[in-house]
Amino acid sequence: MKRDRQNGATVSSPSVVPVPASLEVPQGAPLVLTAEMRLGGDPSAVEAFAALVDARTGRRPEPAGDAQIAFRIAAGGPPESYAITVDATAATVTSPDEAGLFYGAQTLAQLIARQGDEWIIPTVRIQDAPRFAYRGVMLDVARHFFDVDTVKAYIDRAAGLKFNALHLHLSDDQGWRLALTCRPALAERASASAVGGDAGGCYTADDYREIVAHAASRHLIVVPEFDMPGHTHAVGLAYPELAEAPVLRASAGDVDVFGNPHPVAGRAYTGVEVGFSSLKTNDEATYDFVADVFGELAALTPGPYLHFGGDESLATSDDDFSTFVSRVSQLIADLGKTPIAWHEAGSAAQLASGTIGQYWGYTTPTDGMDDKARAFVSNGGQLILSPADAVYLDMKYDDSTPLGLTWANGPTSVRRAYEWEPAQLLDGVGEGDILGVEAPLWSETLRTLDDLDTMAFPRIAAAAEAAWSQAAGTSDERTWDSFRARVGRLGPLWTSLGIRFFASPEIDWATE
Ligand code: TNX
Repeated sequence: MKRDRQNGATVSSPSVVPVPASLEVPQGAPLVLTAEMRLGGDPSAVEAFAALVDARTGRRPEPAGDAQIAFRIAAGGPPESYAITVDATAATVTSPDEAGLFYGAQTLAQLIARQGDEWIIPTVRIQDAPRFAYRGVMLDVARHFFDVDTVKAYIDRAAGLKFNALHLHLSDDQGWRLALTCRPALAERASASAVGGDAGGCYTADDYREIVAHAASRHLIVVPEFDMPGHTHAVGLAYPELAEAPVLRASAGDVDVFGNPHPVAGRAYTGVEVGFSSLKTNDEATYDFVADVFGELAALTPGPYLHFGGDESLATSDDDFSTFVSRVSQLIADLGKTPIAWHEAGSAAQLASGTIGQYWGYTTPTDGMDDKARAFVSNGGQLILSPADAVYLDMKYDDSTPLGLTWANGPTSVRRAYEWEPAQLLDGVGEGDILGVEAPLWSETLRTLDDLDTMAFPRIAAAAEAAWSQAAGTSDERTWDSFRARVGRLGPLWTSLGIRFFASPEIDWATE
């Protein structure tokens, strides 16, 4: 951390995460946030910034015509980009769109610092724009159910780091989490359970709309997933005629620590094993079901993507998997949505053209997972990168982390979460083949917002930087040493926002 002695006060170099494309610090006195400070311009950016200033300083600036801090739409620059100028008299944020103004507000809030008895924003000039169009977080609401308020809180946290997609993992062996009028038994008979025998739950269509609207107000789309043909034990509780009998396998790794009850057809599954369930892929009734559930989901979802899972379908034969994935990807395309699937679906013979693949292999690919991922690119699609040994936020940080799993070559330190480069992950997959980066948070061991916070923060910030900022190593700022210093300066802001981050010993955390 650079510190300069200036007028007897300690001033830190500005710390922004994800790091902006360009940040200059001209000489000059900072802008002091006085009680009379007024905000102006775009109302939603003003509101977002006022809430952040209130949280950080305990004082809420008011909107006014003669604003010192202004958020204005201005032509020019790519979508979601913004520029900030701060001097001793004023701060101005400009962007071609509202999302960019919102991101400018997030950056400006991160810059607020204590100087003696005052709150200040240092003199800066920033030009910033995202590297990737898709910057996602995933929340698993199937292993444990999270209520609407918790999902909204997680959206707010992600928005603060300039993520623009919330992938909701809405179904798995343990439960189905969205009530659908076309298939009422899913809510009635397949949603009450969760891992460990905990209470389940299910969103109504109105709950889902509320989540979508809240996400949109923070410039995130919702990417809903119904996982299939595997991860579907819960479907069999509601529609037994669609489900194959569970296939028991020798269990591996983490799963033993949970007592790992065996799945039994027709009974709620409360363990954490994967790969034992399958829909009947040769039965037309299954495709009627798939058409119904994705049809209703498409109608509820304004965003362009529907995710149909396709991971770890170990109880489905390769041929059956190929048939199923080919048909379901086409069905989703025919609904006018872009299908997304986990990388295994790349093995399908006739994947709908343009299907997006989500790669969850390691930063050094194993077991041909990279070949499956590349198949999406040859098929006219792009990839979302979620390397499990870097951005799986449910991995333990170290051996002493009470929550989380370790199967993905874990534990996963903050440094490991940071030190990878998207365009160097998979041979033959370059910048233009990458739609973006997503950090999944699986919830086998997680029950509360505090649990989500402690596993996500600070590693979610490393994923944000991979998704938003320029390529790793292209500047002194896009390095672990710089990230480590910058993220440490966000501790007080996160605390003021109620984020229960893990105070990882890898980082020197600022206290005010
Ligand atoms: C793998 S990787 C899964 C999930 C588990 C997660 C736990 C992938 C697409 N699926 O079913 O919840 O590991 O870390």
